[in-house]
Amino acid sequence: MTSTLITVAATGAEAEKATVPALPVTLDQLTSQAIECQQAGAAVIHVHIRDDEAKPTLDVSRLKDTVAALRDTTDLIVQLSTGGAVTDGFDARLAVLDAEPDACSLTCGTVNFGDDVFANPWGFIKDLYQLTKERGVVPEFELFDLGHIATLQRLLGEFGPPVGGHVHCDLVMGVPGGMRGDVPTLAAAVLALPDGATWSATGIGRTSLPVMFGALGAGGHLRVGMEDTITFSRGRPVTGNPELVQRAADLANLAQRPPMSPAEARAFLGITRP
Ligand code: KMH
Ligand code: ZN
Repeated sequence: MTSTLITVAATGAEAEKATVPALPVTLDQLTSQAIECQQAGAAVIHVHIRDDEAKPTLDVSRLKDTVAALRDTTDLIVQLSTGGAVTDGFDARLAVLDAEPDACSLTCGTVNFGDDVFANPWGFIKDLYQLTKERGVVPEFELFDLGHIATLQRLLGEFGPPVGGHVHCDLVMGVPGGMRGDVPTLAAAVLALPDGATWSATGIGRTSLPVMFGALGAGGHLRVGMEDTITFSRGRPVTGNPELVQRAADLANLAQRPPMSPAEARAFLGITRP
């Protein structure tokens, strides 16, 4: 049985610091939680950053500082979000790669996102994919809905394999407007993935645990973090990302699929940037 890749999505663009005090929004808060997440078993950090008012930003110089700080303080694979917030424009989302991360997210289609729309038209998807190849950044294909898998198949068919040669997907389940976060939907999505692809899964909010148990049982990998889950158990707010990583690592160990180290994860994902 393979080991388990654990990704921590530490901050996201949606939760508000005022209502979620444990959310890491400054560089110090992010790096100190990242260090503990690595100790608990994370190998990848999926990063959204905030400005001085704790609002989401795609400011490139701030992103560069964040990449450098995470590299200085941890061995984690730094995966920058190119999804940003629903209000971010396509040019700003492409410019995220100017910060030279190890990896980036690449969402394979538009999805209703609560009352908003997370826009990912084909033209943007293919521009971003080609840019990942030019810049040597390994993409992780974010799939919020089953139809996104058809677009992933089209992308690979028209433009070939990604940097590193390996296709790794992340099923983001339980977003209001996206695919459900349950085991039947997980099984349907996994069956539709391209041959040879590996996958992680995350369930938003209360779908976190069913998706995590389903993913471990089906040979998948795990994403957890305060981007996706701010309640640890009924009525008990998350105290920080490390406890979410620790719970995922404990379950992975119980499943006899221990967490991958960052070095193992680099080899697994085809990331050659040291
Ligand atoms: N914040 C969401 C609108 C990604 O990071 O690539 C999009 C998102 C996806 O979080
Ligand atoms: Zn994200």
